[in-house]
Amino acid sequence: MNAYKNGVVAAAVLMLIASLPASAQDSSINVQCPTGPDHPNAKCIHLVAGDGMATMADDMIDPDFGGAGKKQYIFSFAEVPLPGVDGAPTEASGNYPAWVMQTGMLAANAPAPTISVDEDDELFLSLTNVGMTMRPDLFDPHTVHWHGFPEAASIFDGVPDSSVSVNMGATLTYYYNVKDAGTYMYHCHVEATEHMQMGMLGNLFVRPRQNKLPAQLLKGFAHTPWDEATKTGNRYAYNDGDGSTSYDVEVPIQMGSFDPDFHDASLNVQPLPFAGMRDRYFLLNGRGYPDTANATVLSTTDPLGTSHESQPVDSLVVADAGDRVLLRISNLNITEFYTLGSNLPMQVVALDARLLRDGAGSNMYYTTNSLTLGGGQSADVIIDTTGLAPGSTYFLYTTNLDRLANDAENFGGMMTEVRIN
Ligand SMILES: [Cu+2]
Repeated sequence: MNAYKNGVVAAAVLMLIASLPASAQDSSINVQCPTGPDHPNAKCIHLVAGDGMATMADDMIDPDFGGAGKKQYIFSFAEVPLPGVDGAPTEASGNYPAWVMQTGMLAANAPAPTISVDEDDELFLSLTNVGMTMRPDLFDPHTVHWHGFPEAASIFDGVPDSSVSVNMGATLTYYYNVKDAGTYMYHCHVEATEHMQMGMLGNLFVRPRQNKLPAQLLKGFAHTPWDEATKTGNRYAYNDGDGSTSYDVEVPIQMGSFDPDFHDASLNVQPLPFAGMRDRYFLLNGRGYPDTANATVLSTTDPLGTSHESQPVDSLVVADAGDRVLLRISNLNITEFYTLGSNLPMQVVALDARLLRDGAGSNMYYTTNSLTLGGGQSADVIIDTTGLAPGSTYFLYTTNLDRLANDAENFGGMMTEVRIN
C-alpha cells in the first residue's frame, strides 16, 4: 500500500472513531446490547471478573476480618447493571466505565452469577476485567467458557489457546445464539486450574422452547404455556414432547469445594500449592451446610471494609407436597468426583444437557438414590414429592461422608434440606 492510500485509510479510520459515541471512544469498558426488529430475543448481561471474599460455614473467627466463618479469598464474576439501569450511570454521561470499576472491585460471587436464558435467545454477554484488587501484582486475563455448549464461533469459547481473553480494563461482548436446552455451567478458562480453584464457576441454564408452545395435548399431557408474569402454566427441563420433564420448583445444585491453603497462599502472595491441592470446604452453590439451607443472600465484608453480596445462591429446596422438583446438578470441581445422595428417589432425566432417550425415542430415565458426577458433568433430576407429609424435612447430602464437613468441623459441608410445606 502506498503512502497516499495509507493516508486515506488513516483519515477514514479517524473519521470512524470521531463518529462513535463518546463512551465507546473514551473507554474500553462498555456493553453491546442491540435492540430493534433484527434482535427480537436479545438478552444482555454485563459481568465483571475480579476478586472478592466469601464466608465459609464453620465457626472460625479470623482476627483480620471478624465475624464467624472463615473468610475465603476468591476470584470470580459478579453481575453489574446495564447502563442507565438500577442506578447505573448512562453511557452518555461518560461515568459508566468508572462506575463499573468501582462497583465491580472485590464484588466476586461464589458461585458466579446464574445465567438463565431461553432457547432461541440471542445472548450478548459483556465481560469486563476489573483486575484483582488484593493482588495488584497479577495481570491475569479472564474469559467466559460455556462448558459443553454449541458455540456461534470459536472466538466466544473462552479457551485461551483458541479464542481471545479479556485483559484488565477491557471488555469483550460474547455472542451466543442459544440453541439447545439444558443444564450447563460456565467458568473462566484462563490458567484454569488456578482460576477455577479460586472460584470462577457458575450455573447456566437454557430453558426449552416447549415452555412457549400454545396450549395443546402433548401425548396426553395437558400443556399450557408458561407465563412468567403470573407464574402459571407448564415449564419443562427439555423439549420432551410428552411433559415428562415438567416441574414446579427449580433448584440449582452446583457441587464444589475449596482448598483454603491454596486461597490463603493466593491472598498472601505465596507460591500456589498446585501439587498439594486438597479441598477441605465442601460446598453446594458456594456454601457449606447449614448455610446451604439459609434462604437469604450471604454477604461478606472485604478487606477494605465494604460489605458485598458474596454468596447469593442458596440450595434450600422448598416444595408443596405433590410438586415436582427439578434439581439442576453440576460438578465443576477440578480435582474431585462427587456423589449426591438422598433418601428421596431421584429420577434422572438428562445427563450432560442431553435428554435420556434411546434411538427409538423411548425414555431412558432411571431412578436412583445416589448420583456421581465428575468435573464438567451435569444431570437433571426430578424429585416427585407426592405423598410426602407436610412439615417434613429430607436431605440431599454427599455419601462421601468425610465431605460432610466445613474444614475441621463435622456435621456440615455438602448437604442441604428438602422441606415440604
Ligand atoms: Cu480467570
